[in-house]
Amino acid sequence: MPLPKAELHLHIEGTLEPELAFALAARNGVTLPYEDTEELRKAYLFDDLQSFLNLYYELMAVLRTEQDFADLADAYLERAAAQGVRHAEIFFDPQAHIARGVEMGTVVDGLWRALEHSEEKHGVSTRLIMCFLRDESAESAMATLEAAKPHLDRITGVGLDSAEVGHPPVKFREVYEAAAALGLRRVAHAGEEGPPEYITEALDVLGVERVDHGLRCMEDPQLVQRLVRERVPLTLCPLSNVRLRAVRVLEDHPLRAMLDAGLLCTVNSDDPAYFGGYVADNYHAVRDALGLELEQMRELARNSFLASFLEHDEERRAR
Ligand code: ES4
Ligand code: ZN
Repeated sequence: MPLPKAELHLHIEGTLEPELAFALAARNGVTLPYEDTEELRKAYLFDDLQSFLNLYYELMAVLRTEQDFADLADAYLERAAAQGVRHAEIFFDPQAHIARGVEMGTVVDGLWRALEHSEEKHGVSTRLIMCFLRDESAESAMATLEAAKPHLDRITGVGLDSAEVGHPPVKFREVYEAAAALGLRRVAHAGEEGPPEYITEALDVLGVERVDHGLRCMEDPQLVQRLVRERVPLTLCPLSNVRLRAVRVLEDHPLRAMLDAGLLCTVNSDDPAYFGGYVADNYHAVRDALGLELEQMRELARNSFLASFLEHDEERRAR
């Protein structure tokens, strides 16, 4: 039995497996620039975040209808349940779809078709977190927040993702202020490829409650102290860090040092279809590479519920 856990850093578009990509391409009459799943899999060798994002955005072309988003989410939830996931806080990238002519309502209603049955069907409770693409303008992010207003009963929070370097959190100050005023929870990717200063800015300027990745905090001991003191959760994604070359090999991953420093670390899968594993695969990979004890594995699983947006009574039930 895998450890019961929550997954807090998961891009639903990053769960698009090659087989589903080709099935949806056929269903929608979309032509992919790859012969078959085997040739596509060969493209899954990345130099950095941007080289991954290029493929990630390219493959989204197959996602067109509500049913496509429902099928994508249902396939993820089934796999997640098999990996011990009891609760999933799921990112989606509306701008990447709106830019292709797929409306916000299609995306949210489609995802919801799967999410609304997830507890009974898979035993997985869910939340949706809408991400802004940080390499797009703040105006575009604000328009996206506006387009989300009819759907806010189904959206728990906002996040910030895509190409990090050169797009500091401060660019989205007003958008996050508006999101907070709407009662939305706030998270942001920071310190994945970007410097530790972006983590500080995400906390101080955007008011985030959780930092996605946060890996590069380890370059700044003062920042580590602060994250420990304020109990700021970090959503680490070890296999992602290796595939996108944030760390050279898993044996070099700072997770053990981060736990030893007292940081509130969680382990997540990020874009599991692309990075070679779902969340339990990430747990097992770091256990094997870093020699983590069962007590540390339990700490990671416990942290995942503590860091979630579940209310206290829900959290107890999910564990
Ligand atoms: C992402 Cl690994 C990662 N980093 C930033 N943005 C993303 N979007 C999807 N996966
Ligand atoms: Zn991510």
